[in-house]
Amino acid sequence: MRARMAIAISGQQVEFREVILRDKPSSMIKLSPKGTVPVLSLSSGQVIDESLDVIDWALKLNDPDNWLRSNKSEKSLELIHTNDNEFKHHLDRYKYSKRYDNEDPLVHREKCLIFINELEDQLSSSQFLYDDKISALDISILPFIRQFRIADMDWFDSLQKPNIQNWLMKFLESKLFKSIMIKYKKWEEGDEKIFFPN
Ligand SMILES: N[C@@H](CCC(=O)N[C@@H](CS)C(=O)NCC(=O)O)C(=O)O
Repeated sequence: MRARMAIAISGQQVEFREVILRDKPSSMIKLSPKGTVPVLSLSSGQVIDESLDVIDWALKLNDPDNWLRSNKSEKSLELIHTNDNEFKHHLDRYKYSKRYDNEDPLVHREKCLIFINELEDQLSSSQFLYDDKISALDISILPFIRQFRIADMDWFDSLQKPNIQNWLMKFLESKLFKSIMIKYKKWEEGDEKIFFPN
């Protein structure tokens, strides 16, 4: 989702292949043996297989709202790092405890709150995480907070965390978010090309 947002705002268009994670096409694994999505294959032969790098690639080509301004600050890079490491680690174990030896999801939910509280604090002085407008920092983190909420919406909505709740809701209701939440059918070899955005 975060890579899609950067591609959309930058005005790039890519040929799009929807992958089912339990049935990854061999052509994808050939490009990127680690087997995670997204994978962006450029006509130059370069393969970009980390979503943060796809964001960077797209915004360095065209960044109409200067989203990359946030990433010049150490604090932003630190938040993205915590999101992609500690927070994602606990989020996965909260959401999918069965896949992780039945670890106690509530222990991991509690650990997630450390980052949630940090964001709540950060959002007490500005509308978005870096300043009063959306930036690369927000789009890098928002999809994960959305997942955290989806794991138990009633519980999340009952928290006394107005800053993060408002920030997330604004995003969920935004044109940007709605425009990238397109469902595609699984790509099969020989399919007609489809494009994102289309
Ligand atoms: N750090 C990577 C993480 C990507 C990642 O873990 N993607 C998940 C889907 S959201 C995935 O591909 N998982 C592989 C699997 O479940 O087999 C990135 O942001 O690109």
